[in-house]
Amino acid sequence: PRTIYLSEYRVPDYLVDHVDLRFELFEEGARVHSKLAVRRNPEATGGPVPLELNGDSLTLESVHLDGRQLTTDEYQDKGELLIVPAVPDTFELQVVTWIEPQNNTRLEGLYKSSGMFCTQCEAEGFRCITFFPDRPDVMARYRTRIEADRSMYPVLLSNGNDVDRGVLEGGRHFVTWEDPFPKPSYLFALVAGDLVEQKDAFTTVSGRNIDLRIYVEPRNADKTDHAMDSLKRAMRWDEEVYGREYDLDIFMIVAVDDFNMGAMENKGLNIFNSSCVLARPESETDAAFQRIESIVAHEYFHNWSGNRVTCRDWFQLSLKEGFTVFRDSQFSADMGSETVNRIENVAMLRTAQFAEDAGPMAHPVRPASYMEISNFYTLTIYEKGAEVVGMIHTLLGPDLFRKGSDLYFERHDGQAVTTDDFVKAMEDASGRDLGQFRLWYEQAGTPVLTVEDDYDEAGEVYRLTIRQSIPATPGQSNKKPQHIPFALGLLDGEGNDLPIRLAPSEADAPATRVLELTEESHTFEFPDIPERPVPSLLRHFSAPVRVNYPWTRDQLRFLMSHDSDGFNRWDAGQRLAVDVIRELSGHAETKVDPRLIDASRVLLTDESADQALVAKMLQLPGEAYLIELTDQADVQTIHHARERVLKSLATALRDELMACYRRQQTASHYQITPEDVASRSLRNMTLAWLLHIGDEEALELALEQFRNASNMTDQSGALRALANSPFEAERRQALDDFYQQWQVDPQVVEQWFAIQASSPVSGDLEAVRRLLEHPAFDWKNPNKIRSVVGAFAGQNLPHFHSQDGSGYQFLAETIRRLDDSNPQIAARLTAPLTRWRKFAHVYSEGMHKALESVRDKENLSRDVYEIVHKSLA
Ligand code: BAL
Ligand code: ZN
Repeated sequence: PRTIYLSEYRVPDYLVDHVDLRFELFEEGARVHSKLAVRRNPEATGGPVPLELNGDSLTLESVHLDGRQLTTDEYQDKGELLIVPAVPDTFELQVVTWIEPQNNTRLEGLYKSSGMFCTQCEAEGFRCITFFPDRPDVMARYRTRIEADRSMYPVLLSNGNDVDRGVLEGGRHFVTWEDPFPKPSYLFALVAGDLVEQKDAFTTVSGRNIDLRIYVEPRNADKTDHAMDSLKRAMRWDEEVYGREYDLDIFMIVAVDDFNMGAMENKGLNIFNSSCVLARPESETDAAFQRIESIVAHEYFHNWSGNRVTCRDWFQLSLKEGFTVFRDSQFSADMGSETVNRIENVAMLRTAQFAEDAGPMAHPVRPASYMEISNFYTLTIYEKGAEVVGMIHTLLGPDLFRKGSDLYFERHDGQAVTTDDFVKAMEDASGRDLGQFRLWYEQAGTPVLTVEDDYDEAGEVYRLTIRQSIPATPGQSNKKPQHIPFALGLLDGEGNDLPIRLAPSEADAPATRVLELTEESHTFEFPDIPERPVPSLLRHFSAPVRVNYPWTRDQLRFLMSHDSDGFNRWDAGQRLAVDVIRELSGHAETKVDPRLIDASRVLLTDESADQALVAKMLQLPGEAYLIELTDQADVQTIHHARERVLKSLATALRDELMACYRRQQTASHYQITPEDVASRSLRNMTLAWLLHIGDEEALELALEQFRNASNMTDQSGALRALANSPFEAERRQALDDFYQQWQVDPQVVEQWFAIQASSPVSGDLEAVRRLLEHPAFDWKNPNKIRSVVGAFAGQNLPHFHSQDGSGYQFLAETIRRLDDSNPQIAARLTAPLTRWRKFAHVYSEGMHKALESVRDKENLSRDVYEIVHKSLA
């Protein structure tokens, strides 16, 4: 496969102003008639060049230029390219292609899922539908006519407004859609199926009425309320916080079972993976409700950050994704608990994005090259990209940031632009120089900050020295220092914030001060500090960096109770727990530090504390995070050390856990308020801890909760606790009962698969292989694959990292099997193996072998090829 470089970017030679599509949908395939209004791009340099259109898996039937059919020697069909050597400056090109959606297992382009036709065109799926300059900087207006059997496909949808419909011969019908907004081909969408709709309406800030519709299969008709409510909240929030009003008269969402991604922001017609849109309290958990709210908002927000202003090329992917993740995080923070949202985002970033940044696939937020763009829908592009936008927000403050985003949308509406254009708008609106800040887009790797301090008692001066270094990443050594906003707090002996001055007697000194790091090393002096303070570093996680500072365990405990920054209270607890777990690793005789037990006791018993934060603070750092923090990680040792800490805590705090469990009462009707979510989370966590140590009384409580729960959070919480408990008969029974109860609901069956595949107790390799043989498992459905294979390799670390290498071989087998049918999913599953250098030899050897066995497969897809070869390099 060829590597594509950002430095090779050239403007398109031809532009397409209008696209007229006609789809004839049949059971054995689909005929696509496309009529393109093409003209030479005035910005393209040089003489006349051939017209080149991208294609993939298309059967070409005919080509007409300005109404005249071309003979086969007037064009070249090279499969991935249709070349027409001689074209005028302005012309109409008609192309007819035949495609087979029913045989499309890659789920890119037009395909069938549960009997409905649907599309996924980002990034390069449109070329699987028809020949087209399939790049985001070619923006056109689309008119789409869909023809299909009327009884099988009564609902026919595409982007924009429904402008015509009628009946055809042979029991067929058609609907025509017209999208007035120019868009890149990746935002094209089509759906045809037997769907029911939930209708609602939204009145925009300027008084326009928008028709809202969610289309689902009839069996899911009772699962759309939450998505609809979330959508309306997102529409209002984007008006209030960003001044963004919706533009079409109709906004549609469709739920699809077989989908590679979470959801897709096609103009006016968002297509969602069922698991990211459908929910009701009885069958979906709090986590699903929260995920749905944020993804519905995310896709909606793309209407401005992505659709109205789109990316010039795929190297700019974070332009829309980083910004939109930042926007959806702000939205979720406003809808729920800001601190808890921040904790969840950072926990994921530090566990998974930091690992990516330290591995062979490390790449900048704006990559310089790729082989397969689908491999770059990464945590770096999304989550680190969002952190980068968040740092601009911190540096500018909310008002100037809003000025910057207004300028960006106004200046670039209808254009395909770059991350640099985004930063420039922020600079122009604020007057700030973000020159050095741009390195965040160009340099890969997670900066490391090493912090030292000293206190001059006589002069009452506190000094802080911060050094930054950025580790080398593939293709990038010798990094330049980056511009890092570093939010600092200083606590006195009582736990109060001290005013942080940069000059003596500075008035209105803040309690949290954002220091700007631009050099390799800075020393800051803070006057008027009457006692040696405890530093609270990188409050609210003000930059995506690692911080090293030699906190004592007593200081960490102190910060856990007193820091005014909720995020840093949590972080202090995590650091303390990491320290304690590490101390136990490989040392069977070492006892768990009583300070961790005491700190957990305080959290469990303090009813006046923010229970949402308490629920987060009680969770021990995960194994994946502990591995991420360790060089040459020994997974089994880490697992056993963490287990010992968990069991010691549960044993020592048995009565407090039981009391905390019994205290949790939520409203009798299900609500997803931060309070109720925290309460259910505490209940399920305390139950899980108690079952983990084989507590008989807790077993009774778990069985009772399992049988009588009125919502899925409680029911699956009890099931998960049972599945990880030593009570073998009860856990088998509960797993069987749960399947019997829920087998008709594929989304719940996915939860059932994941609970088992991720459980170190219920999910050994043999059990996981049996799940693949289960009648409900389906190799064509990405959600099923993720819920079994993904959950096993990503969450069941003691079994996946079995020292005999069997877990790795299993994953390699799966990747090889999926590589032909769905390369995007195969490539995603490869991620855990790519980290082989991170592990001790006894693991890395087996991981390396597994990667080699994937590399040696014949006809390896470009997707998997890129990841495997970069990992082995
Ligand atoms: N654009 C792909 C799905 C998403 O990030 O919204
Ligand atoms: Zn997105």
